[in-house]
Amino acid sequence: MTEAMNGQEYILFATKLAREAGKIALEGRKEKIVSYQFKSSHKDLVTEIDRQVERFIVAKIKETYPSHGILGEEGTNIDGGGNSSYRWVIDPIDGTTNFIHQGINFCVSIALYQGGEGVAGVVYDPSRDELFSGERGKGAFLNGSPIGFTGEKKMDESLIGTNLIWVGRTRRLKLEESIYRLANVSRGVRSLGAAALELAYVAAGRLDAYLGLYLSPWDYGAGKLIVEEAGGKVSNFDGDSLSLISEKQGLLASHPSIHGDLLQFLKRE
Ligand code: 2AM
Ligand code: CA
Repeated sequence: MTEAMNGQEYILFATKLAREAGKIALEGRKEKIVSYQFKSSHKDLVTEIDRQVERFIVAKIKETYPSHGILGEEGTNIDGGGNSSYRWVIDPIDGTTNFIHQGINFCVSIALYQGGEGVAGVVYDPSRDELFSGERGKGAFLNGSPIGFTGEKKMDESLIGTNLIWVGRTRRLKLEESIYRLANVSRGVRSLGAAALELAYVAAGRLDAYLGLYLSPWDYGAGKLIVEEAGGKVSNFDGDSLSLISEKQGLLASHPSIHGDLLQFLKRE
């Protein structure tokens, strides 16, 4: 296969791959007790299944697109070869804590970027068999049916996703007061615990916004493209675009009509 393949072929490849990867994760989760290790803290977990799924995804990409770069959460960082500007950004299991504790509310996230631009993105929730996808210029889909934003939203009608594991960090970022006020002016705050899935939920209208602190490219690579292709807005807390190189960034994804209001709320105290 060649670099000249169009986005639709990449979406088909990523969709098949995410479904296969999700099946491996579900099979692995059949054991009720999944052993895990800690990464950066007691809240940051990894299992052998995360690593196994990453190895599977990486092997398939290498086999099909040997010249493409690959960045994965569990240690993959391959430059690719030749002059390819294509780079896959993958999270084998997003929501590992849910995977271990709940056996649901986790997903596989696979995205393809060219330069800094998203080409194709897929988020697959294997326990609900829900596949969210976005293809540059072609729109966003849930199990093949188009998804997108309709009508206007106001803050007091909005459901906002975020995660309280970051509460200590909001203090350090001087965002504590803003998050508190946001909880009061919105209709409510929800926390699923899997950033890629929460981004897909914004695109599908199940959440009106998602606020992530300290996210890395593999957490939002696919979800960002899906939200944008659904017609939503994604930025950092200053309203600028996110960098695919940096880890631990603040991310705001939302229905287009509340993005400006949310940025005002996130102005540093
Ligand atoms: P993960 O499950 O792939 O680690 C938790 O709400 C979300 O933040 C998950 O998507 C989780 O991804 C991500 N995350 C990123 N950095 C994290 C960290 N240091 N500890 C826990 N979750 C983290
Ligand atoms: Ca992960």
